[in-house]
Amino acid sequence: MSDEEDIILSDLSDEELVEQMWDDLYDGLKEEIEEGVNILLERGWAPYKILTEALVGGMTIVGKDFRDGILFVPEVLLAANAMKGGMAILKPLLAETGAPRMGSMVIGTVKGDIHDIGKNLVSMMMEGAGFEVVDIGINNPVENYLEALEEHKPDILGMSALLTTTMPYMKVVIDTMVEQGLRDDYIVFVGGAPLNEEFGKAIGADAYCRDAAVAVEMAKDYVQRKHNQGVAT
Ligand code: B12
Repeated sequence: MSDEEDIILSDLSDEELVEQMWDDLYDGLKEEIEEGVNILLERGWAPYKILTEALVGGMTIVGKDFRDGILFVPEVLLAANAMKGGMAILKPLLAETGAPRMGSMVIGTVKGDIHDIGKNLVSMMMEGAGFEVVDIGINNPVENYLEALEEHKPDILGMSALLTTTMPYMKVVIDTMVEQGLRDDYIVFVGGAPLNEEFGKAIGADAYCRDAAVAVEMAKDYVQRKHNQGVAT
């Protein structure tokens, strides 16, 4: 342990630093993660590269050991907190691309589910790409989604679920939209680690997005099509 305490992050090569950040994320060391992010930025790394390689890469390792019963909820919470520290530094940088306004999105994690890192990442990337994002947080019952749609009239509704037990709730939201005759007014995107394209189709979403980068590409594509349709009719 004393060896680890002696590590000076700025002395490490890029590759060593990223590996050290995976360890630090695993250990829930928020300050070290923030320092690592700042060092990589100083070295000219693009914010998105830091996000995916250093932060998401580290969280993938945490996820594996959580699954295998090596890490438990308290440790994973600390890792998540460290990750959020790093994301907070990157957020304004990802958002300041000066991209033209592309459209808007309401996004939230479904009822029963409190995972929000992936959702936050999608929000950050969408904002960076020029979308206006209204984030309604975690644990959302259908009423919250409907209220937000009514209030903000976004182009896209995004739903996130990280649990196999909560992902079916996305269908509840979509079915309610259908019942109320609202479904066709919005583009519906779904995402989260346990989902796949088949599930997205089965519940009647427009698209399942594997990650935040795919979400941005899909969003641009769908919004453009929606606007073109608007012109045609
Ligand atoms: C961090 C974490 C937690 C943290 C969450 C902290 C937080 N603030 O989010 C804490 C410790 C609280 C937690 C709790 C639990 N967790 Co948890 N957690 C994770 C972990 C390790 C990482 C998730 C994460 O943040 N990934 C990083 C982000 C960047 O990836 P992502 O979420 O997949 O998001 C990306 C894409 O999916 C996509 N995306 C995501 N959402 C959306 C939405 C839209 C609209 C779009 C377009 C795209 C999109 O884009 C994102 C960015 O690229 C996963 C493991 C894993 N492999 O996912 C388990 C995991 C999801 N958890 C799991 C479990 C079981 C739980 C608990 C039930 C544990 C318990 N016994 O209490 C509780 C449930 C609490 C609840 N009610 O929600 C299981 C789920 C198993 C299953 N099949 O259902 C997993 C898979 C771990 C495992 N293998 O066992 N967890």
